[in-house]
Parts: sequence; structure tokens; C-alpha cells
Amino acid sequence: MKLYNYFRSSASFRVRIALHLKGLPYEYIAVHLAKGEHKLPAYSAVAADNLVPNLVVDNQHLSQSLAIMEFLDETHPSPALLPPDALGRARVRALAQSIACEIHPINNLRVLKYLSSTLGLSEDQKNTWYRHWVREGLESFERQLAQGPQSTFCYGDAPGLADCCLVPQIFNAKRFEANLEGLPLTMAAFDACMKLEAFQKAQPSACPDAE
Ligand SMILES: N[C@@H](CCC(=O)N[C@@H](CS)C(=O)NCC(=O)O)C(=O)O
Repeated sequence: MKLYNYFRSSASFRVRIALHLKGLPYEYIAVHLAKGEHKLPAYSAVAADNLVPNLVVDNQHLSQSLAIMEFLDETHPSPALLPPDALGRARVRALAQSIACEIHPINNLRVLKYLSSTLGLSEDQKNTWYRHWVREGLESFERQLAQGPQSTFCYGDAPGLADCCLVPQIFNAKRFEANLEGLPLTMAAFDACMKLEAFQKAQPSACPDAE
């Protein structure tokens, strides 16, 4: 498998965690987002959406981190990223989507660039936008964890799909100095994940293109 990705990309980081949790080897192909490499025609030939991550398996190109992680889970079921019961799976997918569909899309690179370059927001205003939406999203995430069963990770006693999404979002929030106070369940799950080798190996500083 080949993973087109970028060390700082949180959607890429999700997939790297899933690959490491499952012990699956992959070729790391760096796409430098800050230099705009994802917009070059050569990369359009790899990823029709011009985004990272993109996983190549048997010459098939897979996009969207949630879809990729579920593909990995279906093709390599152990250890599972989703619980065995339908209710549990719905809860874990909801947590994962709270990050991947609610928080991340309004704070990713192209949105932040649009705020600065096209709408002329200052660095401070852009960071205020980022911190506001991340904080609001994580408060909602915390309330959802509080409604679920008592757990070491986001759901249960093993890391899963929601943890693969949470950890990169927290890394990103820390980089932008978002307020992470008063989120005890969220940060406990984050801390539990970061004790594991798979999360350590997948983190930005461990990537070959880390700067
Ligand atoms: N929903 C997509 C998001 C993909 C995405 O937005 N990736 C970012 C990096 S985290 C990207 O390629 N950004 C390029 C840009 O915004 O120009 C997924 O989960 O894979």
C-alpha cells in the first residue's frame, strides 16, 4: 500500500494511526501541502479531489480518511476499529464524524487560506476563527463522551475510529493554541492514545517529511 500524505495533515494522521494500529506496512509518499504540491497536475492524476490522504491499494486510489479507515477495518478486521454491535458502531461513527465532518472541514488549510488571502482577515482574526470552531466542536465532543459509557478511550477499552480522529484534531488544536481546558474525558482519551506505540509512530514528528 502507498499512502500519499503530509506530516501535518490531520486527515492523513488518522489513516497513519489506523495503519499502525493494524500493523500494516505502507510506503509513505509525502505531498507538501504548504508548497501546494497537492494542486499540481501530477497529483491530480493520483487524487481526483486534490486532497490528502490518498491510499493506493492494488492500483485503486482511495480518498476520504473515514472511508479509507473503514476499508482497512473491513479488509484487516483485527484489531477492530469499530465495536461488534450496531449501536456501538453508530456511537463511534458519530464521534468520528463530529471531528471529521463538523470541526475539521471549516478549519482546514484551504478554508483558512481563503479567510486570509481572499477575505483579507488578519492572522489574529484567522486564529480567532480557528479557535472558536475547534473549541465549540470539542465541547460538543466532550458532552457526547459524557453521554456514552465510561471508557478509557473514546468508546470502550481499546482505541477505535473515533480515537483515530480525535488525536490529530488535538495535535492541530495545540498547534493553533486553542483552549483545551475543561475537557476531561476528551483529554483523558487523548492521553490514553498517546501512551500507545501506534499513535506515537503515526504522529507528525515521526514522519519522514517532518519539519
Ligand atoms: N474529509 C477529507 C478531508 C481531506 C482534507 O481536507 N485534507 C487536507 C489536509 S488535512 C488537505 O488535503 N488540504 C488541502 C487544502 O486544503 O488545500 C478526509 O477526511 O480525508
